[in-house]
Formats: sequence, structure tokens, C-alpha cells
Amino acid sequence: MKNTWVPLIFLFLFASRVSAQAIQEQELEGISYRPRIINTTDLGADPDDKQSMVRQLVSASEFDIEGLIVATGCWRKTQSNTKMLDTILDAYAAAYPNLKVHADGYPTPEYLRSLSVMGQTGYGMDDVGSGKDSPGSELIIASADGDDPRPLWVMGWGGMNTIAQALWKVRDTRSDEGLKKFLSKLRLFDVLGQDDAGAWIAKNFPDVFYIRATGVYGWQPPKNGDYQRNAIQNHGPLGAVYPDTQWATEGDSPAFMHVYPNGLNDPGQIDQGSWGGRFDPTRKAGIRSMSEVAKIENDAETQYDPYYMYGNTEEGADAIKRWSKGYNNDFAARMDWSIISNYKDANHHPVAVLNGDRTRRVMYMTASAGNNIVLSAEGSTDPDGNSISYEWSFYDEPSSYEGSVSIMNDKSMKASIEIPENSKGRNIHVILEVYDNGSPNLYAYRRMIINVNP
Ligand SMILES: [Ca+2]
Ligand SMILES: [Ca+2]
Repeated sequence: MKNTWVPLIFLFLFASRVSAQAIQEQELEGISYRPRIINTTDLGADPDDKQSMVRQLVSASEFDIEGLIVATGCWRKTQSNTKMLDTILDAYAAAYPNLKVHADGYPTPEYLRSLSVMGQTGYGMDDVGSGKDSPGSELIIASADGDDPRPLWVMGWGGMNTIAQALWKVRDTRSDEGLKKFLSKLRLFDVLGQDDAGAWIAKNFPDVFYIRATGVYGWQPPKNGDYQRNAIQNHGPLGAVYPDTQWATEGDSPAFMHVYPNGLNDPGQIDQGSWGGRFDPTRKAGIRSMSEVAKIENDAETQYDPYYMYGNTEEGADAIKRWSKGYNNDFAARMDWSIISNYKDANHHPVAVLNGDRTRRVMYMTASAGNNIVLSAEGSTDPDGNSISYEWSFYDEPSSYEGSVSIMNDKSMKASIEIPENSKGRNIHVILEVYDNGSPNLYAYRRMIINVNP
């Protein structure tokens, strides 16, 4: 087993990928691309990982998923197989013939199965070190080593020790230069901290990009409510493997929602704000894991003090919740896709055009204080022929300008923005939301960051 899966993974990885050169060309042209992502999950602890996996899979057309890894954490200290994941992938396989009718880019079930492996089978740093390599840790290494200029987002829906094992091995077997190159590809996103490996990583690899999200509750629709029952759970094979909420709903989804390429944000600019929240670009010490981690071992994290991570900004989950209509309807529409075999019988997202630019990238411009500038969504379209509406808003939290900004015609195709006299040298983030009148209404976003001349 151990000798055959590695070449198989390589085969699938390279067969499925856009060439590195093509991606580099797209990057030069500013065309946004699909994020590369590996999710590690403590499936079998809180059933909400199963919920998040359903949302991730039904959204898979937007991502290059390079790994689904079953791992451990403080709520599930051992794992022995991928059965729970396999069951959800079987549901995806049943829904796949419908899903692919509605969007390009859904990975085949066979491809996803080839990337679904076991990570560390034991808990925390006790299961990291010599002789502890797992298919999951090897997959992370192979993926980060791939010939692809894009960063690799590795998400911890449970503990971080499979990622720690990958880092441990690379440090143990490569030069400083090789380690540095490896680290530069990684973007780590840890939900809540669920073992002692996160603190170990942040302490031992202080330059690695490391977000620990703690504002992951409070954005979800009411638990086991009407939306969950009727928009998600009663929708075919994927709905059937979306369990009832036991403690909280989808606490791990903010990880991939942060990199969801919907036009709202550049995920590398973590303070912009995304469907996954907003994060402070200054690393902080002492962002602790869930209290269970210290109950397992009192000095589990304090032994690594100080360690530094990126954490949420003060809005916490409110930074997610402000987009609730967009992400709730997106998920509901995709669940519709999973049971509808005709394109014309479901709704699809509009395309938001900003000042003639049809990509999803964040745009920048300069302006002078006191000027009036016009932003245009002209050319925005809807693939279903729905009528579309526009909404322009000033997003104050990520803007370095502290005052208020008035936008005229904020519900029209063209809006006019008054650049305040006292905004010199600051920036102003303007969000365009384009939404259709299909059912449910679907949203597309764009962001213009206006840098005001000093
Ligand atoms: Ca979890
Ligand atoms: Ca539509």
C-alpha cells in the first residue's frame, strides 16, 4: 500500500493540473486562479466536520483540492481509517453527474478518492518525529514540492500534527535553503487550535504563514433550523450525509471559505476580510488552543512560549456574518445543483465586472482627496438571463481611512464616490456586490482599493 499510493497521487496531481507556465501567465495578466487546498479533518469528533466536508465538496469547482486527510485532535485522539470520509465521497460520486452540469471544474470522484488518505493516527506532538511519516504528511510534502507557483493552503479542521510531521521531516532531511523554499509555499490555517502541534509549528518555524482562527462560531444559520433542514439536508445524497448539528454548525468551514475565490478578497492579504473572516496582519503571542488541549497536558502550549500567529480581528465571526446572504445562498444553490440534472432548472452566479475587468481579482487605483470618482459595474452579466442588482459599499474595517465615505447611486450600475478631504495617504475599500433575482439570489463580488494620494 505504502509504495503504490505515492506514484498514483503524482499521476493524478499532474494529470489534473493546469501547467505551471499557464498559471504564471494568468498571474501576470492578473486573472485570479483557483486556490490549492489540502484539508485535514478530525472526522468523527464533532459531526460538524462532516457538514463542512459536504460544503467543501459541493463547492469543489472553485478549488484545486489536493488532499483530504483524516487526522486527529483533542476531541478525537486516534484515527484508524478513512471510512467516514469514504462515505461522504460516495455521496459526492452520486451527486457528481448533476454537479458537473452546472459548473466547470468539479473534480472527478476518482480523483478525490486518490487524494483521500490517513494522516497521523495518534494525538499531538507525541505522534510526530522519526518513523512517524503518514500518507497525509507525505502528501503535504509532495503537494508543496509540486511545480506550481501558487501557494498551498493547508487547513487544520482538527489538530495540526499531520502538518507538523511534514515540517519535521523536511527540516530533518533538507538543507536550510530547501526548508526555506518549502515553508514559503505553505499557508497554514488552524481552526481554534486542537492539539499542541500548532504552537510547536509556530515556535519552530517562526517565518511560516500561520493563521489561528478563533472567531468561527456565530455566522451560521440557526442550528437544525429551516435552512439546514430544507435547503441542505433534504437535498439528495450529499444532503443525506450532512448530519444534524450536535454542538455547533460547521465550525471548520471558515478555513476554506477564507480562500473561496468569489472576488471578495485576496486570501494572502488576510486583513481584507473574506467569507472566512478577517485577520490581523500583525502576529500575536499566546493565541491559545481550545481549553481541552491544556486539560490533556497542562503545559501543552506554554512550553513553546512565546509563539506567534495571525489571529482574528476584533469583529470575530461578525466579519463572516456580514456576508451571510451570499454564502448561505451559494451553498443552497449548489445543493440544488447536486439534485438537478438540467442546467436551466437551477440558478447560477452572476459575473461581476468592475471598471471593465472581468476577473475576480482585487483591484487598486489611486485618487486625490476631494475628487469624485466613478466606479462602474457595466458589463456584469448573469448566465441564466436573470436581472441583476448592484450594491456598492464602503468597507470601513479593512480601510486605513478612519472616517465615513459617501457613495452616490450606491444601488446603480455606476456609483460615484467622494474621496474625503481628510483621507490623504489612506486607503478606502469599496465593495461591489452583484446579485441576481434567481432562486436563491446568488452573489458575486469585487473590491476596489482606492489609495488616496498623500
Ligand atoms: Ca473539526
Ligand atoms: Ca443566475
